[in-house]
Amino acid sequence: MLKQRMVLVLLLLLAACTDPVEQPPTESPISVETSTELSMPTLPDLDFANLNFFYDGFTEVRLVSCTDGDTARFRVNGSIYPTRFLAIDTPEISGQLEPWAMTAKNYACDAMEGATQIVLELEKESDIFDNYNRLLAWVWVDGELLQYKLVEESLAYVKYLYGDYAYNPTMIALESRVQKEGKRIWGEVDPTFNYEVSELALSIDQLRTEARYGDKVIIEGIVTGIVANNFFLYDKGAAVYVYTRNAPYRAILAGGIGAKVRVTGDYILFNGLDEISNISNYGTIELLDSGLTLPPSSELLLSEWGEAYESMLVHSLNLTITRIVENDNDNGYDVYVSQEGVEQMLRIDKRLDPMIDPSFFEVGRVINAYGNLSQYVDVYQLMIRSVEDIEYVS
Ligand SMILES: [Ca+2]
Repeated sequence: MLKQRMVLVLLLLLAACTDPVEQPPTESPISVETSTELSMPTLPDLDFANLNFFYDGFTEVRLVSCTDGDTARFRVNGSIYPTRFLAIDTPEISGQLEPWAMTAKNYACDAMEGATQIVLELEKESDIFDNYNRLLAWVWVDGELLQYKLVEESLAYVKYLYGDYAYNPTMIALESRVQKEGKRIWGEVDPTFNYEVSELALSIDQLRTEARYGDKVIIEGIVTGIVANNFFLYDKGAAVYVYTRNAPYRAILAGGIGAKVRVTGDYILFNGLDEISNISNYGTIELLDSGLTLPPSSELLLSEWGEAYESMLVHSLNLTITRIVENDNDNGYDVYVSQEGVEQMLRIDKRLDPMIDPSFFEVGRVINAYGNLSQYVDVYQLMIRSVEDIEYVS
């Protein structure tokens, strides 16, 4: 009946289209609704109770117990399986409790405990079990994808994408949308979490010389560069990288480059780069001041790039662009430059706003480059903050 009515409406619309008087020659009066809104994947309509997870790819399960935001035990085809929700990571409740972990757990547990139907979906592009022998699956709770809901609620990170899983594009797009809102795990203080831990208040110089990796530290400094919401912090001749996990902390958005901030986090070494990380475990970033003068940038030969200048503002002059390399990971691209026989790399993050198109860099031409010196494994690289960090010489 509904179909017949739709056909009738279509016929009427077509009749209107072909009216020689009403119809303009080049435009169609029917506007096609194109929606860029994200929508949750849909669960196919199958007889799940009579399907086998391992053979059919779907099955209805019973919740045995709920562990945390990304783990539960289900009765699957007659046996009990600890199950890890595929493609997400929620804050930890075991070991050291993390902020938002209880909220994530309560959200997932309430959904599953109150459900009339839980369906597990096998991901063809994933291993069936993880290294801890936990089943890996998409979890559908009353027809809604739980992983999607947890990311949408800013209670889970999209993580462990080891293959082209069916819902990867949707999950990645959803995460990048909610990340911008800065809620919960993306930078909000968890009102139920006890942030009181013993931290070391250090200058960045003391941090780099006295702290041990793994220490919880409080540092203050001036923001000298921001790339994808992560930033470089400088104080009294020393600098360090602060990895926010790309989360848009208000202090950084509001203060920008030249802001003075206080950060609490773990001091870690990541592939050779000294970092303050896990800051969401300790509260938020405090904005102390803004509009401060940046420290002077050190002029270096490419051969001088090294540990002494890590995370500092530096610049190198008269560099010939030798090649532009686009990476597989889609986060950005590398511009190689040479000077007196030494080649180094400028790192261009695609999340710069505005982004710098690779066509801006012309092989063979000469530039001056400014930015923060970074390190990845044994390679130092200059993190370009904006197009203004590049000056064409010839
Ligand atoms: Ca280093």
